[in-house]
Amino acid sequence: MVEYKNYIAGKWVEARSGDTYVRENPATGEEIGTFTKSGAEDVEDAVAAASEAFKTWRLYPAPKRGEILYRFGQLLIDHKEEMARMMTEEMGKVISEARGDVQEGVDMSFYMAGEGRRQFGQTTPSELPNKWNMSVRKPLGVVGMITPWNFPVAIPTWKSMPALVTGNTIVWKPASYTARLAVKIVELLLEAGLPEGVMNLVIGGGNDAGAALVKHPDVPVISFTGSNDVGRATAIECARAGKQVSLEMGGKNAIIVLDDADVELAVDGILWSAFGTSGQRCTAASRVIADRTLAGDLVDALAGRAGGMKLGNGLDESVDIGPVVSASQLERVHAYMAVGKDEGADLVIGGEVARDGDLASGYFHQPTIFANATGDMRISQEEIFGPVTTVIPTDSIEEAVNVANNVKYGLSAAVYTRDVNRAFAAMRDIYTGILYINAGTIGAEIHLPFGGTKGTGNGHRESGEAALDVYTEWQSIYVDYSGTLQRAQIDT
Ligand code: UN1
Repeated sequence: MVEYKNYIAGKWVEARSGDTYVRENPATGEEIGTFTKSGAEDVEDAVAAASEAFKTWRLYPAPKRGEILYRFGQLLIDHKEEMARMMTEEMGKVISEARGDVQEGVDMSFYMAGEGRRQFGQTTPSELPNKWNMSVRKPLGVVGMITPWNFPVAIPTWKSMPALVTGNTIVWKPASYTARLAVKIVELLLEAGLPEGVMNLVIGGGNDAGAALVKHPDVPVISFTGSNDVGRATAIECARAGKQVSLEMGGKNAIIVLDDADVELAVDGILWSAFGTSGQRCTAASRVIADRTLAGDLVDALAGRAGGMKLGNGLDESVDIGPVVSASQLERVHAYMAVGKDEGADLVIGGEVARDGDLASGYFHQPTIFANATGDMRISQEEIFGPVTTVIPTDSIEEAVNVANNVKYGLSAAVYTRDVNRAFAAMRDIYTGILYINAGTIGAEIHLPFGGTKGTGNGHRESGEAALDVYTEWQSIYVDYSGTLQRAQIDT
């Protein structure tokens, strides 16, 4: 079996300990590969390489850096089908969605390639004569990237493309479930012309390799996507070390269906947002807040459609829902079935681990809908990260918005209404980083800021121009060409 290794200082190397782990396909149980398992000493090597490479990469003309990103984006296009299949095998999402994930990487590469010729700063007048004022973006140095398994191409590009184009070097610790794709991404970056040492890959677990990266004194910025618990712990470590950190930590996203909504359209949006990627998106719609007058019909329609969704290996184009990522995740998701029932919600469809035929060899959970729930139940509050959604009836738009806002997260939300006034009121009052009108909670595009309020993040945004703020610092430059001492605020 192939052994996948770290990429450090321009070489593919095993972890110093020689330890390895094996990853299985979550749909079939077949082995995907053996992976090197890194620790602090491997992170040390990678940070040293990235620090060395930073000395020259920061001076490499930004438009030329952008050209490497363009070539990388084109290589992603060329390898799209291959990478989509690898993704389905590694983490289970259905092949059409895996293609979308790679496409999101293409989009981000091309968008950030353009930043090679932008990275706009400001030029301003000076309050003194014969003096020039401007501000420029500067890279921070070595970026520590910690990425999740649910978007194994898209999210690494969200972080690496803005980091690279602005002149940083990288040490990347990908999720251990999806390290094969991480190796592929690094191979394509090299093929695109990225110099040695600029991108360093360290494969391993969060507790050893990830923690070492977060603590390393020569890594001034950490970009992390993952769970709230790990994110908060990461933030504490970063504060201790005085480093910057950008966190993306999940959601408990709601779709509000008001009494004037196009219900059929809402049903499509709810099913796509709740059960796409088996509910394993930070943006997944795990709550439906429905006007009480239509909640019953809505639940019937949802249950009817969910019952007909096909579970299976995502490589089969006719499959609607793939497995969840692991045995432990399956157990975690399934544990919420008892939680919901005990809290008094009605389990209207699903609720079981799926074990029919071939499904027994993977980690499949039936698409599940709870109805007649209240906003304060655990199933309405906690991120489940599986194919489960909870319908909560409400009596007014005000109540619906309150319920939507009354969770610790604030990533994405959606409102279905035909009334433009109510749409705008919801846009004003819903406190999330992303909001959709008459569309589900998933499907953010890469040129707008991505991220959320409250427990979802720490004020930073990925994607779009906003991402540049994570990977650069402003330098304000004053050039005095008067040849005399001019004292700002004093000489007039
Ligand atoms: C995630 O779930 O972490 O908006 C990212 C979306 C995708 C990205 C999701 N474009 O659902």
